[in-house]
Amino acid sequence: MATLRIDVLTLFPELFGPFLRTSVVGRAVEAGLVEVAVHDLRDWAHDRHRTVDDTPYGGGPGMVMKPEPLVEAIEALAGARGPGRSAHVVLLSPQGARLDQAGLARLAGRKRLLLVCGRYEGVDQRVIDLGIDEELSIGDYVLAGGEVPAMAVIEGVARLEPGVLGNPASAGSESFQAGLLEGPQYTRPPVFGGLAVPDVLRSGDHAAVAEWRARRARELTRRRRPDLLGEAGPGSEESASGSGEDES
Ligand code: 4HQ
Repeated sequence: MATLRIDVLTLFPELFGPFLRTSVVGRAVEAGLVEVAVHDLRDWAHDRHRTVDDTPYGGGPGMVMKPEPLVEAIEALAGARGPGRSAHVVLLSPQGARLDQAGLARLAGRKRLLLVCGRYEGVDQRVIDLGIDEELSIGDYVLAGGEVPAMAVIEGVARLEPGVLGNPASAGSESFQAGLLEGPQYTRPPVFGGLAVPDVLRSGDHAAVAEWRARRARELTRRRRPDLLGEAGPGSEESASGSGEDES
């Protein structure tokens, strides 16, 4: 059993408690398939007031995370940047490359990760230059800190670890429908709000069900996320009816 070890560096370690004890992540941690240690950045502050931020050079609003506590914490937890480093160090930031399922699979294949959570307007650039191996973004929107993105990474990698969902060793992102949106799903009752479950799903014909699901997944992906199919999105072609979302 190859345990994935994840260290988290944050100003708000208390955010991670219930998250790490609940559901898929909680079971992965409980089973020892993923090991998570959360560290308070203020433990590396230099002064009595445990200061971790300062005003930005050049002026402007807000505060910037000062470099000394961050770089010392990163080096204490992962070693100095370079080949001898014990963990892959990731900064969660809107400036990072966009995280996707392939990115999660790559992170899940590491022995050890250090997830660095910024707050305020971000971190001094020298922290990135000296201590960060990779910057990752969970999407093009602005949050107040890197903690929610770090939780997204933890949950995303945990469910890929062999044994967590009953993954044999290489299921998950390599599976048959990977890279497509999942089509519609139904459970009982057979009619709800006047809407019936499609007959094929109640037919007991497993091949027909698989075929129907694959077709619906392809159709939904083509309409909503043509980029996932390597196709151009709406707006790249002139059309009287717009996005194509409602076309047959
Ligand atoms: N933030 N993906 C600003 C994000 C973010 C994102 C994290 C807000 C860092 C300083 N991180 N702090 N989107 O919005 O990763």
